[in-house]
Amino acid sequence: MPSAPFRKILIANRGEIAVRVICACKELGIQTVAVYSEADRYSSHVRFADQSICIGPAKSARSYLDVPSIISAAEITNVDAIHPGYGFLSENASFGEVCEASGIKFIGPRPEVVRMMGVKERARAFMREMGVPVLPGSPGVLNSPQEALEMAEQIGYPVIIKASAGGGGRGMRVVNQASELESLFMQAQQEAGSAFSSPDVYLEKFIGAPRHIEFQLLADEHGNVEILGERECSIQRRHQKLLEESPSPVVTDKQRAEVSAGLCKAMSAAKYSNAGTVEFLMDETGKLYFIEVNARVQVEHPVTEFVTGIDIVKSQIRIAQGETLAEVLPGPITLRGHAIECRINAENPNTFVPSPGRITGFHLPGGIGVRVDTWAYTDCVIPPYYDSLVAKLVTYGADRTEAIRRMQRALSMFIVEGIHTSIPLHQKILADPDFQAGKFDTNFIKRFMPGPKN
Ligand code: MV4
Repeated sequence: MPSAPFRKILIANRGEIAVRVICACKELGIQTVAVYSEADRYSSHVRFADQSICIGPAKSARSYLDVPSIISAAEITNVDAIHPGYGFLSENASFGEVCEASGIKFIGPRPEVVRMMGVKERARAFMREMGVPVLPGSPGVLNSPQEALEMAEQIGYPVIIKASAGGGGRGMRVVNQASELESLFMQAQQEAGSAFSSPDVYLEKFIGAPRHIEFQLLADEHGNVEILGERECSIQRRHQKLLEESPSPVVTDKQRAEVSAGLCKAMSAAKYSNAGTVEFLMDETGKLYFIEVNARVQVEHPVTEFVTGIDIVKSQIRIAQGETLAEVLPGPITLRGHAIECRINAENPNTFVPSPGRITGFHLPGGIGVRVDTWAYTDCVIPPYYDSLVAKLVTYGADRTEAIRRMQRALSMFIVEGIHTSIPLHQKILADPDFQAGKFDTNFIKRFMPGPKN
């Protein structure tokens, strides 16, 4: 049953994504409540929201991850819904349940769906049953090193052991030969247990030089699903993406259509709703294999917004109000042109060491086909407590070549003084002939790293 439109939304996040959600609310005529930690008192999301509430000290565990503080803020301000952004509580199924129990709409998939997608080997088994290609691997959780050994012999080395509750690369071990398996299995279990409070692990064929390609989807609460093309996210370092683009330079129209059809069917059967991303690895032969689902809006959503013309965050809010995709979307999804995003981080571009501190000079590029999502401003202070994302610079062009040239000129007009940023690194990536030719995989960034190449 469609609920009434929201009057007021609380944004349970900080930084550029909090500002991004406020933009969507303003355009929809919805009031906003910002929450902030003591370190973010002067952050622009606080300034742009209609109301704001301090929810605790700088440390995330006592502010942006503190469910009672956030729910109290939501009750005091009488909001209809909470937008979780990405990270923090965005994929915490229990938080979704608490929102529901408090009569507040959680803007995201239903808690049981978030929970299922968070158990990686279950999501994998589900996709396989639905006919979406997955890598050869264990049918479920591995109960012993012996079981892992049998599986690995069957699949052939190398294999990778992954934490069932994992993410961000933690709890993963690559196994090249049988002699290493038992000890790496125990290590993976150990790490999974301490990092995710579940020691469950599973096993897959290991792809050594994959491309990371993810499909964006929107699903309403009435069983309708639309796929908004894919993003190429292979340019990353230690599981932190640096540059993303849409479409992928290597996904063909036929392949996109096939994967999209499979995902529509699978995500509808899963009763998935709201925005989501389905991650794939592409092997050296160009085949795509499902790896996991991200049940949230992602950092890199703007590249998809540029090539589809669809506002993903407004769509999330309208879907959560009960609207159908037919109402939310302007018509059939079409992909046009090419978009690139560079993540501008406060970090040393050579060593990747974080570089928090005061921004003493700040000038944003603009002009045709340029978008900047940021929370920063002249004289703001980048706190050391959170991730180092300062801004997302996104360019759009008629084709990939134009998007690249536009990014190069926009980077040359982006001035950040007082801290180090990743701008010089992006300039090196964009000038690389292999990058320009679209020839790269997840190992690409190693060529720009000092010291041991890992
Ligand atoms: C893999 C893989 C190779 N083979 N799975 C890393 C994070 C997690 N989301 C999945 N990851 C990987 N899974 C198989 N079977 C290589 C990675 C991987 C990776 C994946 C995407 C982007 C960057 C990466 C960097 C290192 C390893």
